[in-house]
Amino acid sequence: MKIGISCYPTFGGSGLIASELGVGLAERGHEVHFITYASPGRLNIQVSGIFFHEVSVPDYPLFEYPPYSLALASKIAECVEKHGIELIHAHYAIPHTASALLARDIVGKDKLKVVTTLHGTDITLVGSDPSFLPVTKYSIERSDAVSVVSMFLKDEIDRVFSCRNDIKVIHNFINPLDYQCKDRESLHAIFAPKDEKILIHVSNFRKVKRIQDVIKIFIGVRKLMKTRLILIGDGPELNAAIESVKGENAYEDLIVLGSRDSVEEIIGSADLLLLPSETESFGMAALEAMAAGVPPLASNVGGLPEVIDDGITGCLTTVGDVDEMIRRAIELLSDENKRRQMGENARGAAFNKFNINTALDEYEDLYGNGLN
Ligand code: GMT
Repeated sequence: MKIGISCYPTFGGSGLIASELGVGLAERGHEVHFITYASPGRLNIQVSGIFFHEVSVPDYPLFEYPPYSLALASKIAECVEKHGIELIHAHYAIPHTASALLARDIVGKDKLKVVTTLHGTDITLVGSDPSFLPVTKYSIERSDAVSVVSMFLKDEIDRVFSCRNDIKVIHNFINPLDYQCKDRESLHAIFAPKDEKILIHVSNFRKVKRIQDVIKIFIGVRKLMKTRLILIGDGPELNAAIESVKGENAYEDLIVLGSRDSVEEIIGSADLLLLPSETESFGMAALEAMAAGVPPLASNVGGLPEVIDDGITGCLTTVGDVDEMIRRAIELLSDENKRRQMGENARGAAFNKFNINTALDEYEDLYGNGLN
């Protein structure tokens, strides 16, 4: 098929999934066209069958808010005409699905199918905000097929939008080939030269991630054992997090790495991943850690229980219960055999339950048989 993919090309999980999906589809012989304002950070453009079309929004004094959604719709319509794209897969409803639907109106309904994957805050926060709710509901109902990344998100859509269409759950996935993590020991020694334990947090540093809980856990654990904290990613809460660590005189044990194209090896060098989020429709960082053999310690919210089996492949704790999180972290970090076993279980679950090949089959089925 000739497939268009529209997504946020940032370092978030939805952009990552869209990129990996596109590459996987291209490897299966499809022609995949990414249509976004920048090439996704983790997109491997060396794969044959991958194309990238940049959406640019002209600057004009009248535009206080440059209309990206309209520029995207125009670009999709143009790509359909020029390259014969048959289907556009929109990741994150706002604005990608709305733009795709407009493009479908432009080129004709018989020429383009619109498939939407909902990722999380496009439903739980942004999409259900009154300023976007009608457009989100319309986007879901008018798509030719809709998928969500967890059962939790499907239930949320039923609760908030009561949409009439069929919604398929296709869990997020990893490619086992990306998680060989051969450098674990040497990287661990670089990040922890005094044989400290390594905690890691990977996110876009927004309020929903509860970064201050990450810091509190780090400080709490560090009181009892030599510990360092690695932060990967960037976002509005990062500076405050760094300041808090300085305030606790723990700055020497903080490693801030910013946004990175590839995180697999670095995550694999850690002992424990922290994800104490307020909500998480799936929790891609937890899955990435699991694939790297690192147990995640996460909140028991949203889709996280679908990813983590508490006590087997990681730890689930009540949101905001930092004392409990510190207790669970110390318990695991003090017992290397148990930690390693949990990491192995996590890796097995990631490779088997969340394998890219299963997800590719499910998406191909959605494109072929799942259309309304
Ligand atoms: O919705 C967001 O916060 C952004 C989005 C993203 O682009 O990373 O994250 C959501 O989608 C990810 C990929 O499906 C999920 O792993 C995240 O759990 C989800 N974030 C939230 O639900 C907060």
